[in-house]
Amino acid sequence: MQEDKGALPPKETFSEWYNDILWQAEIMDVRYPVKGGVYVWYPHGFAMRKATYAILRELLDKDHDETLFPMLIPENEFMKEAEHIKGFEEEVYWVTHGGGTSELDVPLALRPTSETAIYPPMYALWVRSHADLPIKLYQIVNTFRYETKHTRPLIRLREITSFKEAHTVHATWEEAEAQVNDAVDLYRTFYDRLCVPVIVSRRPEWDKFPGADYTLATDVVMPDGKTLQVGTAHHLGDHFSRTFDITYEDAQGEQQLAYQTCYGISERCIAALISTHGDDKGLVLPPAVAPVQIAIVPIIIKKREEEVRAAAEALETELKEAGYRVKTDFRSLRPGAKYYHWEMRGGVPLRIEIGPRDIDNGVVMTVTRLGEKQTVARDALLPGIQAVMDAFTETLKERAEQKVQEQIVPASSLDEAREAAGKGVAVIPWCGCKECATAIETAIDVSVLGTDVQSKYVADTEGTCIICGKPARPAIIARTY
Ligand code: 5CA
Ligand code: ZN
Repeated sequence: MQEDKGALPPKETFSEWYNDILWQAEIMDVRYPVKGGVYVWYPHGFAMRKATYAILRELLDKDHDETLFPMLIPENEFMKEAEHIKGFEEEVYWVTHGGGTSELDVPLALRPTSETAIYPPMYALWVRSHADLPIKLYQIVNTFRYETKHTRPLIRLREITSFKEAHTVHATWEEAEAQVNDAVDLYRTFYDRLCVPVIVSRRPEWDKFPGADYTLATDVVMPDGKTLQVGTAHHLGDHFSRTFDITYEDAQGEQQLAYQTCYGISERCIAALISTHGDDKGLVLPPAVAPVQIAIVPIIIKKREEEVRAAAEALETELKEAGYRVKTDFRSLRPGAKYYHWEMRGGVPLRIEIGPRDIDNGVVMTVTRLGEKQTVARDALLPGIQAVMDAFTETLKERAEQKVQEQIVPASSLDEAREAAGKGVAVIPWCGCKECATAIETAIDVSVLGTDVQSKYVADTEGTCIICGKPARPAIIARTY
């Protein structure tokens, strides 16, 4: 995998930069021979995924159980829920044959998401009494959607390889509502750990998940100003429980319909991570998810080679024992070539240089991925390194927030909205009706993302709709991925 990959285009040309960095930093290989939307994780990309999904698992495992359902869904189960089907039927891959010629009795869908794999066959059996509730399960699986829009690695896939879907069952509508809010909080915490700012909003009626009462969505503003939906949480009401007969016996011995929610995240979170933090030199990663957190570069001079090697090894041992992911670069390259390697490929948050002079002075030199240098006393190594790491995480967070702050702009006319949406997200007063949304969407080629915006970047003001003049609340509009 050590191919010479040439120079990275500047991040200003975001589309080219994005495609190139996936390849140069060895995240995804797009040369897999299935047309569109099916790609391969390089081991380095997969290590990022592993660290990122470890955070997601840690958060979910507090009060969910992990599970694994089949990928194949029988056609008859899949077809039971009309609204849900209508939302997905154009996107389903079907398995119709087994072996050479025999046609399957019942065609099998490759799950595009798992409601119909989980609810009718299993939840209908598992939910019996109020004592069984709530049920909160999740799985991290691959799902398949025959997307017809332009596919893009990590962003719009036909095989989504890292689909985290949670499915919960509750006794009441209100408990399900509370669960949707918890899910959104969990996503907020998750993205905060990735230092990626997000905007939460309520999707318009016509853009909610097929079969949901309502949908809350989490969006990221990408460097080019387009937004990427990086997580959704759906209140399913009793929509599925009615169809699939998911009922429980309450404390009085009466049969009641259950209420459900589901919420999902895909590897779009990795796309957001890369895009938010990366720069002209390559990958930049928060320590929490960097496959290599510290690269030790020994500055070797002939006379004291043995001594420097030993010092670097001791450093590595101590840092590894403290739990850091560390690599020492003993390759016989010039230090400059090593720096370049760790900047581009690794997005390594911290480089530690150690040479004869540092040994003499009882220090190590730390350089963050953004070039901030600081010496750390060798005899107080661990607290010193932790402080540098924490400060770096804070810097990434602030840098990302500042950028997003600039990308979200209030607008009070169509012209202003057009200009704002050209650079990012426009916040406009909108009455909430479909006609006005359509008027906005066609006039300036954007999507109305949502209302009830939960974001510190968007003030909850009252106003009048920029189309019809009726009383309005803020809505966010943007060009979307
Ligand atoms: N069953 C529900 C919740 S698990 C569901 O499928 N919701 S979803 O359709 O909104 O998908 C959840 C998230 O997966 C989306 O918010 C989006 O971030 C991501 N996603 C959806 N389609 C794709 C795709 N084709 N490629 C990559 N990510 C996708
Ligand atoms: Zn209006």
